[in-house]
Amino acid sequence: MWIGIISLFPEMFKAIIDYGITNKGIKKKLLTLNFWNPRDYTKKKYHNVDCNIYGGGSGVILKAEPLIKSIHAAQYKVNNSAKLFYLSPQGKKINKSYINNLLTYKNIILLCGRYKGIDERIINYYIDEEISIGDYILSGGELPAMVLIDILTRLIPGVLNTKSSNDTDSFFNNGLLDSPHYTRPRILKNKEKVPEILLSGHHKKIQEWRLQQSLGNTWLKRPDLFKKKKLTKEEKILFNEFKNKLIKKNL
Ligand code: 4FD
Repeated sequence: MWIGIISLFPEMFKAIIDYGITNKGIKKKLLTLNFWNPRDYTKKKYHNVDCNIYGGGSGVILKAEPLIKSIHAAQYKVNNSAKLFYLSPQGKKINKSYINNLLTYKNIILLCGRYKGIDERIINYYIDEEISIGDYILSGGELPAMVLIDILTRLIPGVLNTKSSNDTDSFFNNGLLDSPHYTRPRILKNKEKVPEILLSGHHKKIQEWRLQQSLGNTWLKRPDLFKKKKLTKEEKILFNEFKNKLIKKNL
């Protein structure tokens, strides 16, 4: 996947370029990030990238021309084939199916706004889709862009070594939260034990326990998700057992 990024602060992306899974994806050439800074497309450097808004009021927005030049430069790199996205609190909120749709594009450009945003005409005439990572305001589109890139990278085939590592994670395990995990030592602080079943080597029983914990966890921590989930007969049995064990424990 090729991602063009239009940002006034490309240095911020060091956070994903230099570390972790995104770093690995770039090294494996499964992910390419290229940057364009609207600041480089202003006449008087450092004086022309933002401006106060017509009609009055506080705050500035990014001016149209440097953004248009950046968009053209980025598109030129991929023969004008990229889909152009604008990260904004007013965008369509991303979810699992939206992400899977994004994953089908070979080339995308992410435009990161700053201050109060960008000239509306850019949105009207250049942006293909306006997207949001959630209902909160951040100081720029850079963090949302990085969130998006991290999400996408983990789903690009070949980036994660274990094929199944991401499909058992929360939300990908058919709409349930993940089950708890434990590692050495077996006993912590002389009393906190690892659940016996996990040390048994009984693969089938462990799988069942994990599904039961996923169901119980989702019910306790995310009742909204649990309500949406249609349970199979086996899952209903496991869930009822979870509730009964919980009641017994609390008596
Ligand atoms: N929730 C998000 C995206 C960007 C952002 C900005 C208008 C502010 C949150 C356009 C106002 C962009 C999000 C930059 N904050 N801040 O996805």
